[in-house]
Amino acid sequence: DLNGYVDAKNHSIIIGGLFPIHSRTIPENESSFEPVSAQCEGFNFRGFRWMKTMIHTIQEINERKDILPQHTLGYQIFDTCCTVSKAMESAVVMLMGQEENKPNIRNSTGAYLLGVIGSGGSALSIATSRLLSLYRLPQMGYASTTTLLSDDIEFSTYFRTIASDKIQAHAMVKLVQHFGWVWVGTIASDDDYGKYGVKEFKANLEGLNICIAFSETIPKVYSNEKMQKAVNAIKGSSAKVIVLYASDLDLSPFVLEMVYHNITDRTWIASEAWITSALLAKPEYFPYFGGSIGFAVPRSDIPGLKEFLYDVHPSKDPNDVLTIEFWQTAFNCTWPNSSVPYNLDHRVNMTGKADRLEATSDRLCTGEERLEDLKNTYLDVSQLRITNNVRQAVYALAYIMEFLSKCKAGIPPEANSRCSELKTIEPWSLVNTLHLTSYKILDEIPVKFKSSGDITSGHYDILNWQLEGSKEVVFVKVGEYKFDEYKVEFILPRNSTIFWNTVSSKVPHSVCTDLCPPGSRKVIEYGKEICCFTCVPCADGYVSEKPDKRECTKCGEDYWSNEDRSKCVLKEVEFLAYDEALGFTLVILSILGALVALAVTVVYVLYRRTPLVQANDRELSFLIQVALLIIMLSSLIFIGKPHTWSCRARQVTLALGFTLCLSSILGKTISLFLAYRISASKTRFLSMRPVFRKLIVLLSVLVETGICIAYLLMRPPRVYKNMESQVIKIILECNEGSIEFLCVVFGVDVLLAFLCFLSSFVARQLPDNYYEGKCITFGMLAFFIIWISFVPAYLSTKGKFKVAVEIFAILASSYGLLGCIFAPKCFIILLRPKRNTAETVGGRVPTADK
Ligand code: TCR
Repeated sequence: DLNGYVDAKNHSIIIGGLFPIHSRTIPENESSFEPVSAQCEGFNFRGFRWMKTMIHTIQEINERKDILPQHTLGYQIFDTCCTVSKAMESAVVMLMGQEENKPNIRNSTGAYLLGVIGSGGSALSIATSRLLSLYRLPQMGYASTTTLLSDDIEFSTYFRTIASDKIQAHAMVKLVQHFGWVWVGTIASDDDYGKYGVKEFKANLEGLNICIAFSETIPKVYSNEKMQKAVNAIKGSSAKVIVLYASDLDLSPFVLEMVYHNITDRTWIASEAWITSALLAKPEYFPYFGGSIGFAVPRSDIPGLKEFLYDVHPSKDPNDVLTIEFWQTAFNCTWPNSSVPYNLDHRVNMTGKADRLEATSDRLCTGEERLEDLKNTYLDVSQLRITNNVRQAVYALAYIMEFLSKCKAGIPPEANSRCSELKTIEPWSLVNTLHLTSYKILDEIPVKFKSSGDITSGHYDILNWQLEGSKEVVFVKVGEYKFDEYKVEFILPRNSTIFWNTVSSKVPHSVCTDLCPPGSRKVIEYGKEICCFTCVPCADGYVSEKPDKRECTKCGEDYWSNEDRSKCVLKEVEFLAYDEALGFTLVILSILGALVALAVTVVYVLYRRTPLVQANDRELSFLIQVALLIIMLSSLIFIGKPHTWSCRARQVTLALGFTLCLSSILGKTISLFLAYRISASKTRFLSMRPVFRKLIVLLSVLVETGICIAYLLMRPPRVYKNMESQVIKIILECNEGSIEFLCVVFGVDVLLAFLCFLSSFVARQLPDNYYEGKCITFGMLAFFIIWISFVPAYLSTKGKFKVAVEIFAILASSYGLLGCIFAPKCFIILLRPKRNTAETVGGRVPTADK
């Protein structure tokens, strides 16, 4: 026996209807062999309301004079019990026109079944559509959303007034993106709705760097093992945001499981089928499911529906078992003398055992119960969403019939309509015409179907579960998702208040691994999800300035990474500065040296007439002092920030200073050497004239000057930023331009020094009073020792110390010369003036000329 409502007599057109008035069928008794129609249980108030809405709409259309005036619509509505077989059975009965489920028995009522509304869930619609499409009977769905039904070859006669899950899945992805969640879990009901919905959702994630933490299904028929798998996945994952794609009837056991395991702190992204479910939106579930956010079909008001829904009473028709069952369930009583069993539950409970409780309430219904006192889903007209789709569906069929009947009457309703081909109102002509025009119920937005059977445009409300006064869960609209053929629009105003069921009451944070902080980069392990990675600090000289970087970027030439590798900072510039301790000391030393040299000159000038000063060429002594002064001061050019001019000046001044100094010394030692040779051979011929000595100096200086000019003109030294020797510093130094030239420049000096040494060494034994030869030999030795030890010291130091070593060598060698050559003389001049007499100057030495 099929539960349902039939009003087919006295009507020319019948519209079929399939509604989930019960939630399930009662499992069959094992002992029954004969085919019997399954019994249903679990009265579904929402489905009952939908069904009532269909009847209401048909009545409304029949009353209207503008649609189908020549026809009246009848209906034939069956309960699908949310079960495929039951839905199929109903569809067969509808097609065959028989009362019982015995095939091939015709019962002609004379009415014509032109279309069918419905089948609730997707699985049922798919099944019935396969059957109805055999007869090309149009079927208008109001709640089936699976993407499969968009196929216009397989389900060519299926249309629907609800958007496909393709759009919802896209909207969900937008939502996930909007809140920056990258690690989400999915739970689907084990049917076409859940599985294809999640599949579409995943397909939309492609390329968005959002990962699926887990993907589980809720079994249709309770199985503890399968349920535990899902529960464990949720418990064990760091994903705090979970997409739950299922219809509310399938969800109840899952919800109980969540409560049992006390799984809180999750944010559920609800699919359209449960976001407005009164079954789940109860305050006792709020700690677990509060803050859920999801998409709902827009709500609307249906004029007159409320009154129609209230106009229900079991006493009106003793055969109306559905109304009696409604009354019994709603008021928790038993209707007297009725065969309707009360409150059966054959469901398998959470322990896995079937517990069949056949609790019949002893209280009898009086019929005086007041619907006004009842708070019941059936009577709640504040959330007419799918209900409105039912109404749209009935209207869509009615309008297309109207269209065809106008064609039949020879009044084409539209200019280019294919009226000539459509002369009769047949189910198949309905199918062919449905997507050609659009329909508008009074002043609502017109509905239009694509050839796939989907509506072309519409919108979703984005709802959020919030608690109102701790007693009631309310669905607060926080945004909207609009779509039409060309574009989609995701609107979620910033100021909309969303309740988040998190510890902090802030937007949940759903990531596999936290973003890598600046200064590190993420390394995704091969074969793992891109959302799970490890953070590796950047290498020296590389930085990542923003979080979540996959690569560190190399710092520019003059830059280096800071301590935490989050920024490139200018490299420290290094040079020997005046104001640092080392530089300062060297400056002091060089100025002191210059002062000493000057002091010696002053002493020489003051005592210029004394034999000692006059002995062995006074002018050359002056030149040596001047040269030493120059050398001492030239070391100042080495200190401080190198500039092009200072780079050029320093080597040249130094080289010229040394040339002057050494050539003057050579001038002296040559005379000493010659004097020695001469005294040895006892001839005085070869005595050197003072002019020649000065000529040597002039010549050397000229040659050196020439070389220096060539050096400066051809390959001049320049400032060089040395970045190779030390990574974190830029060493500002002078590049010598050409090492060869430098060698030649200083080679002259080395040559001079060598000659000086040789000649003085030979003449060192010369017993002149002031031990000129010995002193110079000694000075030259010191000079060589200093410059030879300079080489390894210079090569093994880096940066500014290199320059310091060089200055040190310069100062030391000039101090050495100054000390060795002039210190003994000054000692005699100032402290032993007695020795500074003509006699002691000795006759063998060529004394002061003139
Ligand atoms: N599509 C679901 C069933 C369904 C539903 C609902 C059931 C939808 N919305 C609301 C009850 C209440 C969306 C399906 O199976 O396609």
